[in-house]
Amino acid sequence: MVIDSRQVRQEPGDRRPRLRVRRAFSLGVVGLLTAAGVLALSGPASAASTLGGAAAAKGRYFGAAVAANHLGEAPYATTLDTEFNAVTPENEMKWDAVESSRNSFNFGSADQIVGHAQGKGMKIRGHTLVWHSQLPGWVGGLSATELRSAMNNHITKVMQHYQGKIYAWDVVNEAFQDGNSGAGRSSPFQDKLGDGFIEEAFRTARAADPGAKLCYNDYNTDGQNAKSNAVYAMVKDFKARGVPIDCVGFQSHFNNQSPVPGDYQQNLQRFADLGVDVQITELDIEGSGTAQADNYRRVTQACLAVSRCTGITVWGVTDKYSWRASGTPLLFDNNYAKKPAYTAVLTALGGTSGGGGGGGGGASCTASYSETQRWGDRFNGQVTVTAGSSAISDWTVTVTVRSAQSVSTTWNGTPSWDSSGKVMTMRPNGNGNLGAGAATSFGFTVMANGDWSAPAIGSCTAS
Ligand code: 9MR
Repeated sequence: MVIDSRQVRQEPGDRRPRLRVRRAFSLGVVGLLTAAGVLALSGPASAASTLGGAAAAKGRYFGAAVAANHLGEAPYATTLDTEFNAVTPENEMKWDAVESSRNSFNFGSADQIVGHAQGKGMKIRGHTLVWHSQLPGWVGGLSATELRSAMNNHITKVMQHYQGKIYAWDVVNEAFQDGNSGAGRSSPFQDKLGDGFIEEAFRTARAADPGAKLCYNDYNTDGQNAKSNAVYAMVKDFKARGVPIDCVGFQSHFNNQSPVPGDYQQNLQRFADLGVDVQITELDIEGSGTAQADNYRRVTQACLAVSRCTGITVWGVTDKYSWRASGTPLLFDNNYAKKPAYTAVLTALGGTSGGGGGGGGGASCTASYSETQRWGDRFNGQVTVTAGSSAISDWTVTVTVRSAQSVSTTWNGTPSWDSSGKVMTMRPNGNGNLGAGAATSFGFTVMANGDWSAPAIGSCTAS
């Protein structure tokens, strides 16, 4: 059994799922299964055996850049869902992806990632609104006046589409030159609107979604140097003048030519001291074995040592799909096996690797919820049941609806009910056999009766 607090939607004070578990114990059901040796029980401790769980225990998130077109690959989705509790769309929210022609928006692929992440209770980093790269040609052809209006329209439309769903946006990305100039990088925005485009973008962003954290994100700013000094001066100025900015992202793409700087932690700290959060946003470190693991450990420890470092995102799930795959810079190899760097990060986060990897884990599963449709009086819910690292032949998930609500229909499962009629225990209906990491789902219709809250999904039990 895996209890993952991310996946159990429970109101503070709503103790129903826990009561149900106690009831099951008193009925001896769990005891019997355990005696038969078919149930792997791992309580909250199991959370600390994943990157996301261990980071959460330290008040942080651990995310990965994700590509929508890989979500259908079972080990990709399983690794993502098991290990990470945050995502960043790697390319799907960029200007060329969402607004390739002026004021005509296409959110298809980005929505896929957002929907997936929301179903799993993951945080979402929005990447990125204003960037010189992956910019459709029409933007470069605009006059200054038109460009300003197109930039503000882009920020507003994209942020409003995702309003309430994004934890932090990279509002402006990579706006400074490399090297010693400390000046803005040439781009349509810089060249036509001048330095002020950054401030304008942040002000527009705050108005578009006041609930999202607004970040400036860049590379080669990971240690103290002319470029990071220029960003530092900008953030200091913004804070002094009340220009909205909440966070600074440090991409942290490292290799032999660009190693983890000796003052990495101090650099994060000096930005945090300006009154912004700091985040490691695109971490990858080329290499292998112990050397790579040591670097990953240092980066993780640096984030943990800075109280305003709110999370780490690695730039991909697996080496196989890394933007620089030949440098094998990530935590899972081409076959999704955990690398020494994985263990180094997990250990640095205070987690322990038990059970993972291969074989020994016993039957387990996770359950995650998403609302799939809504009408004037009712909504459909879907629970996805995913087997852990071993195949399973049976599973059980509880769904607890609110007191005003009732379940009118179910499909793809065999339900049974407690006496209150509010706690449904769902078992398979021909879909109990799942290979390691494989998933199935069941669904149900909830009559809302005025309460549109999501049901509480209890832990998933497998045998
Ligand atoms: O990983 C991204 C790759 O798939 C794209 O082809 C590339 C296009 O510019 O962008 C990569 O992501 C970049 C990120 O958006 C901004 N920082 C640098 C990243 C690596 O190039």
